[in-house]
Amino acid sequence: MGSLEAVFSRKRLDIDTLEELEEALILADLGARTADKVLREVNARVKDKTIEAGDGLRDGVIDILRGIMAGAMPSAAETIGQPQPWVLMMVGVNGVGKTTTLGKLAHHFHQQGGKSLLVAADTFRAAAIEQAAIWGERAGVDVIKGQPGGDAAAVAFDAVQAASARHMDRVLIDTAGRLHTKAPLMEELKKMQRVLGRALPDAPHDIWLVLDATTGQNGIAQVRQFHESLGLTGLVLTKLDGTSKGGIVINVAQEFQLPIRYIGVGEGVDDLRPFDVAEFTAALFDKA
Ligand SMILES: Nc1nc2c(ncn2[C@@H]2O[C@H](COP(=O)(O)OP(=O)(O)OP(=O)(O)O)[C@@H](O)[C@H]2O)c(=O)[nH]1
Ligand SMILES: [Mg+2]
Repeated sequence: MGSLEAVFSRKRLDIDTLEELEEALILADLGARTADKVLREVNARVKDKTIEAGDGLRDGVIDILRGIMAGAMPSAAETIGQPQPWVLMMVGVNGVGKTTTLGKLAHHFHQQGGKSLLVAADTFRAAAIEQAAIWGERAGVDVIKGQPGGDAAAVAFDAVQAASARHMDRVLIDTAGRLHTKAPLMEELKKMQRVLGRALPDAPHDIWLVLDATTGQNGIAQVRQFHESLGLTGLVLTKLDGTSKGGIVINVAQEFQLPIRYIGVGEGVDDLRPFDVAEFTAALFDKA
């Protein structure tokens, strides 16, 4: 974001400054297409004299990006947790924060009331099952565990049936993470998706992809792959407490029209926030 600060400190909005702005936006992971859109709008506003150099330019860019994000994202929130039981599959490549985010979500839902079930369907690693169980305990929700090496789809199926029988409200399914380029993972997730529909019509109701904010442009490839295979319904952006401001999701939102549901801002149980376009775009251009 340093190069953006340099642009915002220019006294004049000449061609050089605008070119620097475009480059800086691309460097901030917003993508060439978004940068181009912003530039065209900034140009129009410069002509109208409705934008000025310095903080005027910063506020103008924030305003333009808000418009772009709002247009790209179907309105969120109301359907989260509906119907009963609501079944969520959390997917993503390894290490992005799927299990942690589910643990935080379980806690969040537990505080809201109603009964949630955390499903440790990452049978790929024994440690992953334990990790999910620990989060379940921390959140105060029930956990259904798979067997290491077992059939992840079968675990998810049983869990949804049990949740239906026990009139539970939410089923939160943790899945294994591997490289998105590895076919077996996609096949395994597609199978889980199919099998869930047999346990409960319309399940899974949501499939959210977890993206690590520090990923950069590779995030686009991850979204494309998972979206093509599974038909995602939302995104979660994690690790926003680190150095990255997550400019990548502006690019992603434009390209795929997917809503960002939550953001992760730390490793603790309370470090989950609903996504807020206004807050996010302002933070993106915060003075360092
Ligand atoms: N700082 C920070 N760390 C996070 C956040 N979310 C997750 N982490 C950390 O990222 C690491 C990986 O998190 P996991 O939840 O295990 O990731 P995963 O996607 O389940 O990983 P696999 O199951 O191996 O695919 C852990 O050390 C988490 O504590 C976040 O929002 N901020
Ligand atoms: Mg995990």
